[in-house]
Amino acid sequence: METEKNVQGNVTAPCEVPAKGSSESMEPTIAAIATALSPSGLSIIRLSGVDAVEIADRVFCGSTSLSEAPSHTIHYGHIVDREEVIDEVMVLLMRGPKSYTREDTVEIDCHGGVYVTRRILEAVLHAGAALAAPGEFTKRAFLNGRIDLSEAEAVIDVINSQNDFALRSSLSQLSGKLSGRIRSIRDLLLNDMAMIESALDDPEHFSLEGMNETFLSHADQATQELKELKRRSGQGRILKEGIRTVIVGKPNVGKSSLLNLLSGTDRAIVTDQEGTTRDILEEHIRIGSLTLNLIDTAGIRETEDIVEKIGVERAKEVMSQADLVLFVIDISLDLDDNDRKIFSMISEKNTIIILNKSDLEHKITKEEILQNLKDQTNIPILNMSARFDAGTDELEETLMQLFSEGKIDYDQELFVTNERHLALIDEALSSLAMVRESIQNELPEDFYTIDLMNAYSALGSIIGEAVEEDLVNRIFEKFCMGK
Ligand SMILES: Nc1nc2c(ncn2[C@@H]2O[C@H](COP(=O)(O)OP(=O)(O)OP(=O)(O)O)[C@@H](O)[C@H]2O)c(=O)[nH]1
Ligand SMILES: [Mg+2]
Repeated sequence: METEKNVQGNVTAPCEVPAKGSSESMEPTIAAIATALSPSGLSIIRLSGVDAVEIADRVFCGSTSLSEAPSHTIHYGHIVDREEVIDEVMVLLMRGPKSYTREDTVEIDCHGGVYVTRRILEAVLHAGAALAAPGEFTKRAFLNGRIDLSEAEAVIDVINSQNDFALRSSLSQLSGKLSGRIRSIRDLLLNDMAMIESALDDPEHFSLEGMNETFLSHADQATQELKELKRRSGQGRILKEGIRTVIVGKPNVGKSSLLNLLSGTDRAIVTDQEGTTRDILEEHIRIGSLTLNLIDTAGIRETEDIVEKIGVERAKEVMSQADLVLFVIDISLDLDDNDRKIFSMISEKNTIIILNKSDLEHKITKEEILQNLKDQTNIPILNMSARFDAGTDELEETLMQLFSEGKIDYDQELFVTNERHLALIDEALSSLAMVRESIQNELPEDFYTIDLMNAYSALGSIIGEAVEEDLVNRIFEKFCMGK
């Protein structure tokens, strides 16, 4: 804004304020702060609705009136509320339908102080705007047909993206990739449903003779495509949320020390007492290009201590949901029953064994570990010292080997990571399985059109066709204010 200081706005003379509520519209014009409420360079207050320009004009004093200005222009001036100048601003004017919501939209760029931002919001509310509900701007974009539901949900994901992958995958969904895929599957089913319905209505002119093969192959094609979307979703979740990594081991082996080392913090309490960690502790860390959602747990052992016992149970539970288990063993002690118990809980597909405290005298050999692993011989075994920072490079290499196979082409691939979408894909899949079964059992067409319809409408719910209003509301409530 500093560069614009030579432009003079009409500050001293209070602006003429037109009367409120001149519009007949049912939907109120909404306003909200669109940026985070913390001190920053700039903040944005956004307005959308039929009266957006008029309301902005009531608080904006510049050399031109916004109502007379052409769309997609930027204007320098001041925000004045009840004759008091609040801030020097730039105002962006976008008339519908060429705007995010397809409605007339005004964005006020002001200085990024929390107080000043709030004051400007207050001014526009006072001038006639209603405070927007979370997600209401995007909801309007959806209701006005600018984006479909899966694209709207991608907006939430873009905002919440924690890493590059998550961002790119959300952007790909936002660009309509998922919708395109779902639409083409629906088209396939719709054609078949239409044929069946026509034949049932008018059997004289439409015959389904020999069509069963086609219907079956379409159901199979749809099933295959949906299964492929599902198959990739697990990988997508890992890339989006991070690898759910649980550190387990008996007490005092150095689990919390490992968490602290890898996260570069002193988050976890480390003592030489057994049973120090009682509860689950979580840190997000980056290793190379991977994000790990690292979880420290209570040492697993037989215990009578009630608090510790709960901690141990929780450790077992998170272990069962983990993408990766880091099983820590103290190399300076002989293996005991507590270690052995954990050996029986791990699996080959997602475990790395860490022989910690390798700076001390070694009491355990890799051979001994292998004996306990029985046939799970592919589990990597690494020496580390969490206390003296040794072995992290090797751990990083191992992780990269385990998780970077199948390099992902973000632009080509589509990852369904939204739980709602996955549940609907499952629903469609089970309806399609019933279609297949009916056709194979040579049941009449009217018997399975209902299942085809179910699959069709489950897929429709992903992109927001034929969804009930409460479902739409529930989705948009997840948004933040101003979006
Ligand atoms: N010499 C040596 N000591 C270590 C190493 N890692 C951890 N320790 C020590 O081992 C003790 C236990 O460490 P913690 O990280 O608290 O162990 P823990 O597994 O989280 O223990 P619980 O929370 O009780 O289950 C502390 O005194 C640490 O300083 C290591 O690599 N070498
Ligand atoms: Mg601990």
